[in-house]
Parts: sequence; structure tokens; C-alpha cells
Amino acid sequence: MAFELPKLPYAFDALEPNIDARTMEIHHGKHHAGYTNNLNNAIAGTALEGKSIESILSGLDMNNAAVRNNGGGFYNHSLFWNVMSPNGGRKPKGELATAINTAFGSFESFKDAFSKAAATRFGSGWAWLCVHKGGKVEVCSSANQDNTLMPGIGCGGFPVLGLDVWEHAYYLHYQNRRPEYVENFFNVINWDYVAKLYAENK
Ligand code: MN3
Repeated sequence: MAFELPKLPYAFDALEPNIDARTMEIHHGKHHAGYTNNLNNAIAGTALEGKSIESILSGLDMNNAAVRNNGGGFYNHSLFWNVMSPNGGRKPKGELATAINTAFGSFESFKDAFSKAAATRFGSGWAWLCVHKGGKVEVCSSANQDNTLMPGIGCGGFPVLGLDVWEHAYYLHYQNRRPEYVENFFNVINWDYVAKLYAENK
């Protein structure tokens, strides 16, 4: 069974003005679709065919560039669409809020750490909030389409929040102003979904 491009859970323009419709259309319909097709081509006829994406990434041969780049791209964007919502923003609640406060001292300190990870990732990559077994959360970043499910990448926990800082994610609207894109991402974070991933993977 081949991997399929997941449907966006909202309209292309639903995240305006924080993320513009044209960027969403190209990002989902071209970039994510490309990673999905290339992943399917890379695993066709190999031992990886039929495995879950989590299993493929956690057991990845990091020298397998086609699966590393496209498997990461498939997974990362599937997560990315779901951690955003037109009804997002505000702050996390419940046990996720407690975990963030325990790790960072406050939501504002977490936001600073996450924004710094996103701003200082040189070139293309992702910023992450991860959960470790036991419930501790940590912020890190990774290059290209790598993610923390892969062996030896970033802080190594389960990614519950990811931010794409490739230029294709923001350049049409923000040009070189990555920090402004990161700041506005906080207006659309779907904390209910992040909390669900936290609860399932802590
Ligand atoms: Mn992208």
C-alpha cells in the first residue's frame, strides 16, 4: 500500500493572514505531493514497502538519502498541517501546559526557546517540540527533512509540534523575514492536537 498525500484539514486560505493561501496551495499540492510520490518510488519493491512511516523513520539507514529526505518530508508535512488550525493560537492547557512550564519555567520562555531554534536553524530545516517517555518536553531543530524519530537526530523524542522553516514555507509572504513568520505561527498553533500527541506519546 502506497503512502497517500493527506488532505489538508482546512481550506488553503484558512490560515490567512498568518500563512497565505498561495503558499499553502503550493506547499501542500506541490512540495508535500512531491515528497509523497518520491517516497513511494524509493521504497517500491524494497523491504520498507508496507511498513508504517514511523517504523521506516525510526529504523532508517541514514545513508539512504531518498528515503531520509522524502520519508522525512512526507511525515513532517503530515504533522505540520495538523498542528495548525484557523481556530488555533492561545496557549496549551492541562498536562501539556504543566510539562512546558516544568521544562521551560513559563509558556513565554518556551516560546522564546522554540522561536530561537526556528530562527537559528541555518538554511532549511524544522524546529521541534518533542516529548520523551515519562513526559519531559524539549525543544530542538534539525536540518533539511530530518526529524527526531530518525536515529541520532535532534533531541530524539517524539515530535508533537513542528515548524517548517524552509523558505518555501514562508518566502512568498514574508520574504527574508523568518522571525515574523515564526511569531505569526503562534497565532495558528492547534494546541488541542499537540496535546493529543503529547498524551499518546509521553
Ligand atoms: Mn515544507
